[in-house]
Amino acid sequence: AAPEGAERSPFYITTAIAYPNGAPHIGHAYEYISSDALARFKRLDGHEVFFMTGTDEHGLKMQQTAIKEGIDVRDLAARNSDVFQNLDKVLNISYDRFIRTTDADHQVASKAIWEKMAASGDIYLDTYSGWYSVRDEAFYTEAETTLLDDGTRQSTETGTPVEWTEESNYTFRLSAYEERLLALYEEHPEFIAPTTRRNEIVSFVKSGLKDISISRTTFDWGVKVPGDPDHVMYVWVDALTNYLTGVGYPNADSEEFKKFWPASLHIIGKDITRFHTVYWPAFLMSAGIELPERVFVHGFLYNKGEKMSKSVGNVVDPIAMVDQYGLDAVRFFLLREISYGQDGSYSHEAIVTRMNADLSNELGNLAQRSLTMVAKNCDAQVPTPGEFTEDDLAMLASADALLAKCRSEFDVQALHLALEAIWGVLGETNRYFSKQEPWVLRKTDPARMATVLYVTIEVVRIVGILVQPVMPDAASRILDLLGQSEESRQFTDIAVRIDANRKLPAPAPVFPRFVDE
Ligand code: ME8
Repeated sequence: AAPEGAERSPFYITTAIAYPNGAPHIGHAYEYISSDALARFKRLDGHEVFFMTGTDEHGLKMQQTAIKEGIDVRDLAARNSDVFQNLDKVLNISYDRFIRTTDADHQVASKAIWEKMAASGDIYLDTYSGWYSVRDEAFYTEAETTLLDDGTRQSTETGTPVEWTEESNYTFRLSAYEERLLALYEEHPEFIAPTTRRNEIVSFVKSGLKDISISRTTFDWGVKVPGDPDHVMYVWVDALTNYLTGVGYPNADSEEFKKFWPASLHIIGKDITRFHTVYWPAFLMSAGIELPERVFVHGFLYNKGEKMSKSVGNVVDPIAMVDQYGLDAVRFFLLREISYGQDGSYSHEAIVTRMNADLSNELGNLAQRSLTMVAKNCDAQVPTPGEFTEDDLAMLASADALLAKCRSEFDVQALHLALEAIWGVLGETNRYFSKQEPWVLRKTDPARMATVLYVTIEVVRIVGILVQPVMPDAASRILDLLGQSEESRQFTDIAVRIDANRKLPAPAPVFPRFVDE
């Protein structure tokens, strides 16, 4: 058999690209952190990974925000794109490219896909009239809107204001793709996850698809339509195309395109499911381009169950959150507390509980207690174990089984379940440690104490390797305390037991308790 980690397929993962019309919020941070954990996991598991994130800079919303702020839309885009990039830095997001839709290669890719769609006969000129939401950058049918008492109208689903729009536009023949899309969802049930989202989309498509307007003439902040510079592309056409630009499209012969397309995984939030699972595959089918393998839809974050809004005053700046709790605690909390794919809530109390119970008690104390005993009683070296008892073997077997378990959970993006499994083993290790009473063995049976400490720090090492995708910094400090070199932290290293006699540095706490002032 090939060694573990060998010949793993290349993995291309993307986040949605954010509108840089304002500062990022905790929902953005959640998307980046979760995608980053997925990307890091695949790298540690031996895959060649390409991880892309970025900003979606065109469209009416950007143009209107710039006008309101009295600055050039290019400056607004550049300024806020930098703010997003800085957030990525603060959150330790390991992206391989940060794409901006104003990048030169993206103009080329957007024009190329448009021309392919036109060549397929799927684009025609028509007069569009209907309701447009600038906030959503989306067209709605009258039936999808609600008339309010004050005479204005809003999108029923998203509650954003819509305005009547009449324009001569280029139109995409989405209606022609109904059957092919339904066949896609049928033949590839894994294409949309979780299943609830898939079911929603299947029934939406079954209810009938209308052609969609894909250009605008009333403003000019966008990619110009090839051959008709009076039109700019509807922002979602160029936005979705970013996923192709990132791997070299339209150069389909390039090494990166051949290696990384089709994308393995698009990570998005629930409000943009339709764009990614209906429009996007239809555009690609029309252009004759292979479809991405999977779109995973995460839920929305709410502050104590309430929608974040500027007027309620409960919008949390993710950077302030990191300042308050520390980056690893925030990353861990979001991925452990919320079932990935469902909506979730955060609150100070919930974060502190996770920090103190899971990080400080279950993992931090275990590492600190066992390593302090090693420092004091084993000459600050990894002790040499004697023969393993049944308890020792059961403990090691539980830890050894974690890699396969985490891998299968990460493969279906069940990040919270992978963490639950790891913390289950940590609970077991704490019980093992208490039961074996190495502090008593120190006097009665030092050789047995050495074995118990060996088993315990071996579990800590395995957990340290496995939590790297979620808490890169803390995991690295744990592995430093165990004397593990940078080269021995891959998932293949899990199977190689920690070597006895390795000299260890002085132990230091990794997860101090959070104490309210
Ligand atoms: O939609 N909780 O950009 P965006 C969790 N430019 N996730 C949330 C959230 C919340 N409260 N609010 C938003 C766009 N999101 C487009 C994407 S992709 C080709 C173009 C998620 O800045 C949202 O679902 O409004 C999306 O995945 C991401 O944040 C960016 O949202």
